[in-house]
Amino acid sequence: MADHSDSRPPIPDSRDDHSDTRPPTTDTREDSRHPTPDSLAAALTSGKYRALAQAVSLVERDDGRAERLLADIYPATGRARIIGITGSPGAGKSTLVNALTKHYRKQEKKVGIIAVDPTSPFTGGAILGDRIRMTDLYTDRGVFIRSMATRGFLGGVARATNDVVDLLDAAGFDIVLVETVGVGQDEVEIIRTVQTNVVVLVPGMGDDIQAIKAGIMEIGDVFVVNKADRPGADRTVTEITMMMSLVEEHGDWIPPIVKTVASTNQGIEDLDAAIGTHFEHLKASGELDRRNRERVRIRIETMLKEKFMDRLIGNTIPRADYEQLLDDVLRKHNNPHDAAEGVLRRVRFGQ
Ligand SMILES: Nc1nc2c(ncn2[C@@H]2O[C@H](COP(=O)(O)OP(=O)(O)OP(=O)(O)O)[C@@H](O)[C@H]2O)c(=O)[nH]1
Ligand SMILES: [Mg+2]
Repeated sequence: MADHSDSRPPIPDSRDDHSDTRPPTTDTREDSRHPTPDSLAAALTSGKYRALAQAVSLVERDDGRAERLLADIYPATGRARIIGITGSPGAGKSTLVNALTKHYRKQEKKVGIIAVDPTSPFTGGAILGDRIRMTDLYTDRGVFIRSMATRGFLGGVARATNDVVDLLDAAGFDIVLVETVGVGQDEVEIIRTVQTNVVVLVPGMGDDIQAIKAGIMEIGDVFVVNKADRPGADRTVTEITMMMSLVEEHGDWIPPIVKTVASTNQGIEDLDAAIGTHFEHLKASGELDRRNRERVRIRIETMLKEKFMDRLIGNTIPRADYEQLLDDVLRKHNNPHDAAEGVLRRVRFGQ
C-alpha cells in the first residue's frame, strides 16, 4: 500500500479519464535523461541496457511513468524462465546464483538477478557482500543485478519484483533468478509467482528441517543441499527424501535433490539439469500454464488490493473521517469488524 507520509509528488490519477485507463505521464519531454515511456519501452525491448536500467529505476521509485511503461512492454513478455532461489540466511543462495549465472553465460543466455533482501535498505546492507562477490558479473552486459529491500519499499516489494521481472523479460533476458530468504508475506507472494522454485538447504540442519518442513516441502520444485563439502550432506539428503514422502502436494513431480558446493562450482551442471527437467515437466503436464495463470492472478489481486485501499481512503472516505473511524474503534465506540463493514457500505462498485 502506498505510504502517504512521504514527500514525493502524487502519482497522477486516471479515475476521471475514460478514454485511456492508463495514468497520464508526468513528463512528456523527450531527451536521453528523461525519455518518455514510449521511447523507453522501444529502447528496452530492442535490448538497450541503459534503457533497462532507467526503466528499473522508474519502477523502483514508483514513478508515475512506470505504469505506462509496464503496460507498453507487457506484450513483449512471456519468454523468460523465472526461477526462485529460496533458503535461510547464509545458505549460499547468492553464491549459487553467481555460479548458475556463470554457467548460463557460457551458454550465451542473458541472466537477470533480483535479490530480495528482507532487511537491508535499498542502497546498502547485506547486499554489499553479494556485490563484492559478483563483481565480475557487474561488468557483463548480459547480466543485470538488482536488489530489492522488503522494508521501506513504496508500493510493495512483491509487485515491484514482478514488474522488474517483466522488464528483464521484455529486454530479452532468457533467465531471471529471484533470490529470497522466503519468509514474510511479500516473499511468499514472490515465491508463488516463479515458475521453478529451488530451495537451498545446508548439512547439519536436522531439527531445523523438522521445524521448517511444513512450509518448505510444498514450495520446493528442486532441492539443493549446498555446502556439500561439509559433513552430513548425505544425511540431509536422506532427511529431505523422508520428509518429501510425507507430502502429497507435488502430484506426479518428485522434486530432485542436488548436492552442490557453490563456492567451487560443484554440482552446478546437475542443478541446471534438474531445473531444466522441471521445466520440461511443467510444459508437458500443463502445469506451466497453470502457474503462469496463477502468477497473473496474484499480480492483479495484489494491485487491486493496493489500488482499492488507496482510492478508498482519501477519496471515498476522506482521510479525516477515516482517522475518526480509527478513534472510534480505539475508544470502543465501534469495533474493527463493524468499522470495515461500514466502510464497505459506502463503496459503490461498478461505477
Ligand atoms: N563451505 C562452503 N561455503 C559456502 C558454500 N557456498 C557458499 N558458501 C559460503 O557461505 C557464506 C554465505 O554465502 P551467501 O551466498 O552469501 O549466502 P546467502 O544465502 O546468499 O546469504 P544471505 O543473502 O545473507 O541470506 C559465504 O561466506 C559463502 O562463501 C559452499 O558450498 N561451501
Ligand atoms: Mg544472498
